[in-house]
Order: sequence, then C-alpha cells, then structure tokens
Amino acid sequence: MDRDTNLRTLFGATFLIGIFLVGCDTLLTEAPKDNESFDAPIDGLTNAQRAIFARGDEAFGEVFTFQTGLGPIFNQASCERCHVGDGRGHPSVNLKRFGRNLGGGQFDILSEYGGPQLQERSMPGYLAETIPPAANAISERAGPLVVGLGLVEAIPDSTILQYADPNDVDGDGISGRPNLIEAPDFLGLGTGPYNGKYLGRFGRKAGAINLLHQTATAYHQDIGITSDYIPNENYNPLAGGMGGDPVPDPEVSAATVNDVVFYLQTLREPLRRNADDPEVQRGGQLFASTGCASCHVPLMKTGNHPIAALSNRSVALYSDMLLHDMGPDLADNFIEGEASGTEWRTTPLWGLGIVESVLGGTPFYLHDGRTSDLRMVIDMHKGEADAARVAFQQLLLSDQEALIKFLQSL
Ligand code: HEC
Ligand code: HEC
Ligand SMILES: [Ca+2]
Ligand SMILES: [Ca+2]
Ligand SMILES: [Ca+2]
Repeated sequence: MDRDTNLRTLFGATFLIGIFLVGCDTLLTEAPKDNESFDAPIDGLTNAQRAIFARGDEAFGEVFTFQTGLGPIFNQASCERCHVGDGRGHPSVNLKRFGRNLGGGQFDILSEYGGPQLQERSMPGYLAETIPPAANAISERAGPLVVGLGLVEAIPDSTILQYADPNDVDGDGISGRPNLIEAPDFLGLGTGPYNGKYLGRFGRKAGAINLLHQTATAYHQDIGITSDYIPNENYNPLAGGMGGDPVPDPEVSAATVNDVVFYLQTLREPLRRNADDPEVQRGGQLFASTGCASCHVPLMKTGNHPIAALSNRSVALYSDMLLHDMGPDLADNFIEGEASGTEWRTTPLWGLGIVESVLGGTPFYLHDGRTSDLRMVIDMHKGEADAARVAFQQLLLSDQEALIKFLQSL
C-alpha cells in the first residue's frame, strides 16, 4: 500500500470508531449506571494500586503513530480500538490468523509468509501481509471483553482442571479439555507442570498462559510495538531486507507492559442487572437444566493472590475455561497449541447483557462477532453442545424467552 492508502485506512478506521463512540454518547442521555459499564477498578484497591490502574488505563488507550513505533506491520494502533470501552471489538476490527492444516493434527503456521497472524496494514513504504494461497485455515477473531480477567487468572489450575473430562468418562457427551501451552522465555516461567507446559487461559482457544503473555504478544503482533519482553520487530518476511520503523527498540518498557497487565488484572468484573426478576431466575434454572451450565460453569473461586482484592473471591464467569469441539458451523480448521480446528474455549458469559452498550447499540457474538442474535448463537452450538442446543430448541417459547432474558442479565 502506498502512504496515502495507508493513512486513509488508518483514518478510515479512526473515523468509524469515532462514529460508534459519538453514536453511543448521543444515545445516552445520562452517564451509564455502575452496572452498565466496564471500565471501573475492582473494589478494595489501595491508593498506590489505583495509581498503577490509572497508568495502565492510559497505556491501554494510547494510540500509537509511526513516530511512536506503530508497525512496520500491524493490525490497529491501540489496544482500546479492538476492546472498545474495555468491552469487545466490533467485527470491523477483527484480526485474522492463517496457516495450513496438514491433517492428522499437523499444522504449518506458514511463517515464511508471516503466519500465523495476518498484519494487513503497514508503514508507508513497507509491505503489508496478505493471506497466501497455501493457507487452508483462516481464523477470524473479534476482540473479547477484557474485564474481570484478574479474577480469571487467579483461579487455581486445579479448579479448572477438575471440569476436564477429555475422554468423556461420565458419558454426558461433553469432554472439555485444557489447552496446554509451552511458556515463551520472556515469561520467565521455565518448564511447566503438565508435560513441561502450562494451562492456557486467554484468547479464543486459550492460547495464552497469563495476562503478561497476552499483553506483550498483543503489543508485538497487533500494534507492531516492541517491548523489553519481545524486543525484535515483527516483519513481513516477504519484504526481504527492509529495515524497521524509525523508533529504537524496545519501544515500550517492561514497566508500561506491567502497568497494562495490572490494569487488566484489576478491571472489575461485569455486575449483574435484574438478577432478582422471577423470569430471569426461571431462565437461570433452565440454563442449568438444558445443559448450558455443563460448559458455562456459573461459579468458580480464586485462590490466594498477591493483589489482596483478587484473593479468595467468587468468580461468576459462566465458563469452565476449557476447550470444546463445537462442530462444523463454528470450525475454523486452525490448530493452536493443543486446540483443534473445531475446538474453542467456552466464552465467559458475564457482561453478555451489556455488549451492545459498548458497541454503539448492536451486540456481536461468537469468536468472530458473526451474529447479533442470541438464538443464532445457540443454533450454531453443535458438536459437544448439540444436546444442549436441542434441549433449548425443545423448550416452550416462553421458557426460551426466560433463558434469553437470563443471559441478558449476566
Ligand atoms: C487488532 C485488534 C486487537 C488489538 C489491537 C488488541 N487486541 Fe486484545 N484481543 C484481540 C483478539 C482478536 C483477541 C482474541 C485472541 C485470540 O483468540 O487469540 C484478543 C484477546 C485479548 C485478551 C484475552 C481476553 C480473553 O478473554 O481471553 C486480552 C487480555 C487482550 N486481548 C488485551 C489486549 C491488550 C492489552 C492490547 C494492547 C497491548 C490488545 N489486546 C490489543 C484483538 C485485539
Ligand atoms: C459443550 C460446551 C458448551 C455448551 C453445552 C454450551 N456452550 Fe455456549 N459456548 C461454548 C463455546 C466453546 C463457545 C464459543 C464458541 C465460539 O465463539 O465460536 C460458546 C459461546 C456461547 C455464547 C456466545 C458468547 C459471546 O460472548 O460471544 C453464548 C451466548 C452461549 N455460548 C450460550 C449458551 C447457551 C444458552 C447454552 C445452552 C443452550 C450453551 N451456550 C451451551 C460452549 C458451550
Ligand atoms: Ca514498531
Ligand atoms: Ca504476520
Ligand atoms: Ca522499532
């Protein structure tokens, strides 16, 4: 792309997001209520911790430019652009991963073409990436909600692993399994407890071990920002010997990355609305009796944590944090760690009822934000979720409505 096209794309995207935000502002006649927004810190932080939260908040919103290190290749210019209002990304900013599924569990990330992540934008004068013809797996992903994740990180492995049933020993058709991930050196974790690996928790296929893993990688892959953790620029290999951007590496310090991690750790979880409504409560019982709660586990508990506010807390995330085969409709054919081309991590359902409030009025669900309709979401639950889908579809219409009302109260 030439410079002008690049700038047009950049400003085009900025303008688009601008519309969402403005649209949102004009719709709201008063400030959003406490339980209708995402960006508050968790209760119980010290003043010093609130100061780190504020620094991390600012870094999360920082819009990088070519003068401050953006690129040479990148997807978007800030974290916030794909996680609007700490909520989720609009499908217009989805990112794509690609590779070649060779069958039999073998996968080629096509690194010679810049795989697995497509950076479709670049600095002026540099070559952006395109998906090579050799790719037969393209995984399009929308940014998930980023609140409450400190609580998710603080759940002990053993709590999550107790829900795993890889061989479906209990015969309920549901065989959740963990994604086990080798720790990159920059995490300083060394060899992990599970065949040398660690439990993956973050990302649509649970490919990231912790929030530092996710954050340092996001700076590097999504924004083209080097850090003390990942100090070498990400190039398009097809661009040959082209140099980097004009900013010396690392472009952000470990301290900045750590502030963002702290911010993510201490962003408060979504609060429920209408939990006492009798129809919502009936919907909650149906959620359990149709089998949704077998994967969307309503409640877990954190263990001890260096941040006191995260210790020994209930976490109403509505997920088992495990991988499930969801059948053909949702398959992407993309293998990530031990996750197959049909497997996805159970999406936490907290915050589901306020998705639209951060996306300018229209909600977008599923890993690629492909639908705004919760019934469609359930329709596409196949594979291990087939029985739950059928059970939902066999409910009386009024019961289906109660269940959906329950989802919207989360
Ligand atoms: C181009 C859009 C984009 C940008 C920019 C971006 N993200 Fe994301 N983010 C995503 C997508 C898509 C995922 C899901 C990734 C996956 O499935 O592996 C994600 C996942 C996450 C998660 C895990 C959430 C969960 O529930 O597992 C966190 C935390 C996160 N991003 C933080 C950040 C931070 C911090 C930055 C800035 C340094 C950032 N993101 C920049 C799109 C983006
Ligand atoms: C076998 C495990 C399993 C069962 C059972 C299950 N789900 Fe899911 N659910 C998932 C997974 C995995 C995803 C992520 C799929 C994706 O994004 O492609 C998901 C996604 C969702 C989403 C989208 C969330 C979002 O933010 O995009 C909703 C809503 C949902 N499920 C509701 C339900 C309901 C209601 C039921 C019961 C009728 C149910 N699920 C049963 C595993 C399950
Ligand atoms: Ca850079
Ligand atoms: Ca790439
Ligand atoms: Ca640089």
